Amino acid sequence: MSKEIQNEDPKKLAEFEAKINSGEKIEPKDWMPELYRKQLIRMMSQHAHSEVVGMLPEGNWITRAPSLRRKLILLAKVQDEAGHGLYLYNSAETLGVDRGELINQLLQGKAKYSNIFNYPTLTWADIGVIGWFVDGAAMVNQTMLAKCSYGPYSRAMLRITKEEAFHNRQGYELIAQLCAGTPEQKQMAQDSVNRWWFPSLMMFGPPDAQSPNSEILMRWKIKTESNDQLRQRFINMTVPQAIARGLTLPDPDLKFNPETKNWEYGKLNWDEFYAVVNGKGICNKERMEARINAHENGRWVREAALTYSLKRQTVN
Ligand code: FAQ
Repeated sequence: MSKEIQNEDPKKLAEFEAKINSGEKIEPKDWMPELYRKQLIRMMSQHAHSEVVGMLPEGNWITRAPSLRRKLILLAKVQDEAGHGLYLYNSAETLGVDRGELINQLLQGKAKYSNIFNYPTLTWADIGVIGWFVDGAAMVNQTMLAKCSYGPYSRAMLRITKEEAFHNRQGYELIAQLCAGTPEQKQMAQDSVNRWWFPSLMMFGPPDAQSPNSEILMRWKIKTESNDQLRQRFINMTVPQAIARGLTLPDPDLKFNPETKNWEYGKLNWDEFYAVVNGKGICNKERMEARINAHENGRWVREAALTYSLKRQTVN
């Protein structure tokens, strides 16, 4: 048992765990171990940062969408992601942390966000594959998180996951359209699938045996399924979709096991994953610069809103 848990009042800890095991949600004003609070703030803030940074690779294509319909869909999707970020920062604030502090951690390079958003969007097909793979992975992960023990996070996930399902669908539809197009269009889709498959599988985090946070997260039902279980579910869901479009996945070891009904997969490059999450991905620098600029450009809005709210308080 970690030192942080040992320092907690054993009676309160036992009551807290009994509540979780009976399926009740923990609410902001309930007693909770400091480590539960800390782990939730870590996960929820990383999640919020991922949504906000995740707007950048796709936002990059809004002005280049090939039709009005595609542009409207993409605009709506990117706006949804901004909404998810704000919603998640709000949910994290219920744990007693200030969103300004969380955002500063991101901008100072002290906070993590999903590995996937450090890869570049080179072609229009990447917009489809992000919806299909990245939102598909997010949807699988978040459907599990909707059952988590912390009330505000679980409720946030219910709503967000519905929107991710729309994102996933529009991405697959875009790819299906490219696959039914010219040979060049189909090749563009295939090239994009080849580049995004492995990084998308890494979104679920390292293998269970190398996941330091999983044990406590699962004990307290913040996570109810493991990184590897969710990764497998995503693979099982996505492989038949690729086959249906005549696309191949870039893994020579991918094969169906009729006994387990799982698509077995080959080794993932975890060295690449750790390099990317520790700042050495292709786009880490560019993403951070864009967020810092956006934060600076929005300063006057925050200041105006603060002045307005202070004035209202004085009047009232
Ligand atoms: N990227 O011990 P574990 C989206 C870190 S939302 C970067 O296994 P855990 C929507 C991890 O933080 C996508 N770092 O960690 C969208 C830890 O480091 P730390 C984001 C990662 O927490 C779509 C270390 O590795 N979703 O895409 C990653 O038990 C399209 C050891 O790992 C969420 O954040 C990673 N992929 O499991 C937006 C969901 N994986 O913090 C725009 C909430 C692991 O100790 C466009 N989070 N690390 O220094 C979770 O479910 C979990 O935190 C996991 C990781 C599953 C991500």
